[in-house]
Amino acid sequence: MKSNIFFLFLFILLISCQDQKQEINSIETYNIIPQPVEIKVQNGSFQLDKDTKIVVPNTEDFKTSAQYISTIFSNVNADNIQAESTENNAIIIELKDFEEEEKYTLSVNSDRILIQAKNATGAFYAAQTLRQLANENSIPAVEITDYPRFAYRGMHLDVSRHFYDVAAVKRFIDQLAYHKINRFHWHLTDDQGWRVEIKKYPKLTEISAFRKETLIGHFSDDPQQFDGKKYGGFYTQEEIKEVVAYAAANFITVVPEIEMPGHSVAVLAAYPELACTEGPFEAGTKWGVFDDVFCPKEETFEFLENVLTEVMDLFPGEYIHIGGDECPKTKWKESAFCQKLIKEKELEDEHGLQSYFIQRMEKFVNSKGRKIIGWDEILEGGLAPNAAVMSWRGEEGGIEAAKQRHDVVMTPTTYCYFDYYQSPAKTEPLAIGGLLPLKKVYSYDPVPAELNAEEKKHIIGVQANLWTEYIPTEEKLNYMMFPRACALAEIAWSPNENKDYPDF
Ligand code: TNX
Repeated sequence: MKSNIFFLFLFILLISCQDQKQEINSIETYNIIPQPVEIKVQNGSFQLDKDTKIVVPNTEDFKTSAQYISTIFSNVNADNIQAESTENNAIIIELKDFEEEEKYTLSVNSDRILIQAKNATGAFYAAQTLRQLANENSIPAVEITDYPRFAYRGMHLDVSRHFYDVAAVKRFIDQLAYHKINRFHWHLTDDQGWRVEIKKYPKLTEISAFRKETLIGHFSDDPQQFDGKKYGGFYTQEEIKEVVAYAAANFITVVPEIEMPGHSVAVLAAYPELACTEGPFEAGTKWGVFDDVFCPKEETFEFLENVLTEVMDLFPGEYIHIGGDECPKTKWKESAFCQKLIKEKELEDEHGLQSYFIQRMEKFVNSKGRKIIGWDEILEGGLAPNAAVMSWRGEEGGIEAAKQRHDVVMTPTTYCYFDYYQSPAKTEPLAIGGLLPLKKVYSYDPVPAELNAEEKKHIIGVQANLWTEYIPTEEKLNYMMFPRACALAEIAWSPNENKDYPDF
């Protein structure tokens, strides 16, 4: 009898030990970039298997979220998506009317995963967090509350200096989504190549999309050397639509950039009548800034308006980027037409002409219900009334624009230029110059201290730029992008006061 009691006791002990076999988690268990606003450690884990259900409210939006979750976990069966609630072995998506648009909460215990969000955007970000948390089929128990610091979390890609095809661009978009970056600034035109099909102007893709050769090595090499190979490419309108839809499915808005009045010599190669001088012109074969730019003639405005009309049909986002950077005034100074126009319009000088140019384009874009965004040179000679500014030459342009109550995206070279070296140049593959280590990116706070509370609201976000003069392949693109894009994601999303570099 005694021994029976002993075995019973042992049995109970074993069972209770089994129960406590659940994992003990600590804050180190959760490796999520960008770091969520709040993480509460919980012990145990949820195990996904082929019977795991996804329970979802009966709305199209959330059904898409459920579908998405079923694709990220190969074990979860899309046939298991259902509307009836169950508390066991389920991923439950619930509608919750949060104040913040992109907010989600994620609660994981051994029975179920509960996602609460206001809309599919929040659910999508919860899914990204889940992806990062999962270790194969096991997800550690946790309570997360999360929402972004900035509405505009951007990554830029220059496809003019080097071209990236649709498949590569989609892979780039995948990386953005994984890091909760929600704007893809697509730099589609520059001196070295035009990359978007415009039906009205076929020569843009026949001529402007190609350059006769490309500089090898660094711009500053003496003598400069060229590869002697024709280079180029472009996206058809169908391909653009495909990318825009792909980005949208990843909750990313594409901001297309059509450069003007500078960085436009590739266009002049096909349409020399848009220049101030006769030409001929050719698409750039080396890097830098070119003196031949659009001439502010009626013909030029008509051309650009027609181009932007097609561009706006392709890109549904609020912002159209019209460049505005680095426009030398050399040709405008020498042009009798420009000098006459300056007098006629009572402009101060060529900078006034740049402002006139931008303001005209802004009026046109506004007339189609969209807004312009441009590099900080659009401040020259007076900012167009509704324009947003991308501050790249330091933060001054952004500060000035915010003081004038314009929306601003911070992207200063000092913290956001991912074409710069990541460590001392002699240890790195060829890059344009500069030095921007990971830690420096991470240290950036996009909201300048000298702005008052009202002005600070105009800093809508932050972006990093990938200029591709020295980035000819996708492999090198990824090398330059990471891990710095992880730091960008965190400064764009996570609260400033939670920042912790060693932890990151
Ligand atoms: C400046 S940033 C440029 C680009 C170059 C980049 C190289 C900006 C608005 N213009 O044309 O590619 O520097 O770092």
